Amino acid sequence: MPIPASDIDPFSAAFFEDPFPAHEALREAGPVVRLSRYGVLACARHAEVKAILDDWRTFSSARGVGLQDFAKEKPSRPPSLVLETDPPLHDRTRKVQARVLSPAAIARLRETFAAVAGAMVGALAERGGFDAVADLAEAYPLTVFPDAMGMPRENRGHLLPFGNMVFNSFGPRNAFLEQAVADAREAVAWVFEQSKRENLAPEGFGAGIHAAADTGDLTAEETPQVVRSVLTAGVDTTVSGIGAAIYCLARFPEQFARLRAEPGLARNAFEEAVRHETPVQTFFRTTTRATEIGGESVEEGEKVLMFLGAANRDPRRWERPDEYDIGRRAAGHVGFGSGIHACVGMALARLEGECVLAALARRAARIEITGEPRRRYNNTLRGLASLPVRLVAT
Ligand code: OVV
Repeated sequence: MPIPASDIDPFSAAFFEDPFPAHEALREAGPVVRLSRYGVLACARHAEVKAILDDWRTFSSARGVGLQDFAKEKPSRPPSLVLETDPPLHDRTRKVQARVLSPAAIARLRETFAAVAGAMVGALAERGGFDAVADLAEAYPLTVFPDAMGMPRENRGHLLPFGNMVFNSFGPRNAFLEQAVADAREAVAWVFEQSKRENLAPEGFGAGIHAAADTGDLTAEETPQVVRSVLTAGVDTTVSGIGAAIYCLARFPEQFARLRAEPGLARNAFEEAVRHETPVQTFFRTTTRATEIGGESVEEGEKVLMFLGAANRDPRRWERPDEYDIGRRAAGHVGFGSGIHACVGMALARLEGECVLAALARRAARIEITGEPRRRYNNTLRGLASLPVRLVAT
């Protein structure tokens, strides 16, 4: 069977507004589809997406995990030493991040993260209404994450436009990327400066990564780049994830009621929101050899786009995929990826999500949407720009 073609543009405003009908069309077209606008292959079913993520030898990250092929074009920014690499380099850099962000290290943050979430949600509950994106989904990570990294208080807001630019850069050179690059001009210089050893407090994760230069695990040239990788991936993603969870709990009030009755479900409620909304929607791989995907022959050197969000709602894998169900076994979703590149910060992301949702469940009977939600357009991230809400008192 020839590989079917589709003219769907997954990097367009119409797609960002409502990707779900297109996701379904892509899943139904076949296990692999050619996106004629970009000349790349794409997979939208769970089985193929998972298989690609789990086979780094055939589906390489070293030629970039965006549309741009580093074998054909000079990378438009210095490639990440973790994300845009294969073993053995990947394993060496990843190991340092994984050690610093280990479940044990993250567990030590629990009390602080819960206290900050409680205080922030408490203050918001006192207000008539607020923006769940700016005032909570952004404000919370922008407090706890740079604190944990060991960063100064000033100018942390630069992390958002920086991440927004990098996540846009995995797509085509379209107007969303151009605008994001313009918006991140100051942020770029700031993030590079903040990644230096002398600008990170000795107790934080940043210093923990820099310590790898003393043991010889990384060079002194590599450590700031590995810090920058964490700064890039660690904020906009959790902003999208926390925003998604609040948006889900506001739209599915019976699920919020269930969370209030069973606060132990906060962690799974966040996980299910990551499945349902999928903050990181897409990444590419590049084939290192002729291979097959879902029984279809594919050549060497092909870019393959993985629709993580479509896989996370594939009816072949999930019952009632479009329902947000906090009691569901959400494990097995690919919202954090899978395989050697699976999100290295996921313990941190999950702790943030859990703390915010637990605080909301304690303080509110209901989350009421009081105005039109606005979407944020980004070539990779799915999230809201604004979500006006009110917490209805218990
Ligand atoms: C997962 C992710 C997203 C963006 C940047 C990076 C990683 C990085 O390693 O720089």
